[in-house]
Amino acid sequence: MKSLFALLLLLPSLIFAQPAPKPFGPLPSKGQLNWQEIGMYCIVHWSTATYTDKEWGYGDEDPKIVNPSNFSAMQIVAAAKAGGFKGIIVVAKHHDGFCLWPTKTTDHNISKSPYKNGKGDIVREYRQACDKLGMKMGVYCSPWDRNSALYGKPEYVTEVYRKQLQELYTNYGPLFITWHDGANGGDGYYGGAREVRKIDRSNYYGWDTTWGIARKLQPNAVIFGDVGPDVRWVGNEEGKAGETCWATYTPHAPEPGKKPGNGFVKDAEGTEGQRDGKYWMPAECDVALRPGWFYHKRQDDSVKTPEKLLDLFYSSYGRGAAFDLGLSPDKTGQLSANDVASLKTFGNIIKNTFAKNLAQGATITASNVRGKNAAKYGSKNLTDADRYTYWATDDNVKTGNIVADMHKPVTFDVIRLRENIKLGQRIDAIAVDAWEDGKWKEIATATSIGGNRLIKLDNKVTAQKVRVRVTKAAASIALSDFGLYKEASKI
Ligand code: FUL
Repeated sequence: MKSLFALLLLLPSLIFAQPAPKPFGPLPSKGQLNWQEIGMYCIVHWSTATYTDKEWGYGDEDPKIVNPSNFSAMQIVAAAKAGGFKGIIVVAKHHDGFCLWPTKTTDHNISKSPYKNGKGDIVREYRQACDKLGMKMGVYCSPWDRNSALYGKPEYVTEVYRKQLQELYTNYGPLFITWHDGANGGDGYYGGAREVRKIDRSNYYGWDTTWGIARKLQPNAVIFGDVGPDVRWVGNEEGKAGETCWATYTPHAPEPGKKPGNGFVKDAEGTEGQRDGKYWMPAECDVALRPGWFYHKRQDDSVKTPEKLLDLFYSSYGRGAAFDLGLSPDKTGQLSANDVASLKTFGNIIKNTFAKNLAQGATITASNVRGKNAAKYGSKNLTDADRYTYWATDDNVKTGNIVADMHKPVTFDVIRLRENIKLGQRIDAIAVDAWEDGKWKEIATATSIGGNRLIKLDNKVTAQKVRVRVTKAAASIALSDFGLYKEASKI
């Protein structure tokens, strides 16, 4: 009898149990979710250009010049890790065509340099360092090859470039990203021809087939390029995503009627993406720690400061994009002292800033909870540090608010919001208020929340109660994360 009564009580909730909200718009793949969680990584340029003091090797360099006295993948990867970065992308071949691994596709590679008497394999050393230090690894193999005599002919793509990718994907995984550059075609050595070679950027590389190699051999890696297909270029090398930055994007060719390709897109559109973009293709911001991508002694005093890195962190990672910081080991094969110091201080600042969510333990009330099911969709999910548990509203409820009462005044200047992006990017705009002198005072607004949104306030705010208002959304709310932090000072 008792159990019948209990069942009767449960009945309405069983009948009316709210299923999870329907996903909205394009959705991230498993690789894209993983990439979003990684969020910050470094790209390491070191090749013949390090020794010729150039940014782009011409392709005629003698491999013998690559002769580091003290190459240490451990030193480089450890410095990236101390900076708070979660992985590195190894530039395994830059435009000079010099391969840092002993490839079968060309003699223009590390085995022809004196390094380890021709037995060296720089990519392998990075792999081992990443494994030891718990860092993720990706590769960059430049499509443009200024050394190859075949560059510009179909055989370059089928016999050289794709085979190089195959070697890298087969022997150096697991990879979280494979990076495809947009600089494509121009003058070069090309096996002695020393001429200008232009390619059809939309079609030459047969991108669908080329990407297919990654899909097969590294199914969890995202593919980066101007046209994605998984992660897009943000359109500048200054570390700046748009203040509004959508994860959704449709690449367009600069000439009407043509097919977009890497190096052949309307770059500027990558900065914000588009609300109605056809694909889930979030942005990556690549920006170098020094003025150049390669090491130049004259730039030793122009290493970006920890404060500058912090700005870049907010304008890239903080806008839902990835922060991809360029590192440039010197001729010895290590990062120089200034670079290491800047990374470390920056890393300490972000580690200490995000060590404590000041909203943890707050009582959070919500204007609406999906199906009144607080256990599943309640606001407690906002502070559990899980990106995929979330506060959700009923289907027709696209605006609403949460009020967090911290039980005592807290002082903060960083606000973090995240959506459960497994359900798409749903929120267009929010506003944040602090309870001050007996009334709500708006302290911030933001657009395009997505997988990660950090709002850095100009001044610190002290308040016991904070309110987040979702002011515009394209679908019911599915917010997974709310955090308040105080930016740590430089130690
Ligand atoms: C650019 C290249 O041309 C630069 O040399 C560098 O590799 C940068 C990360 O991408 O497009």
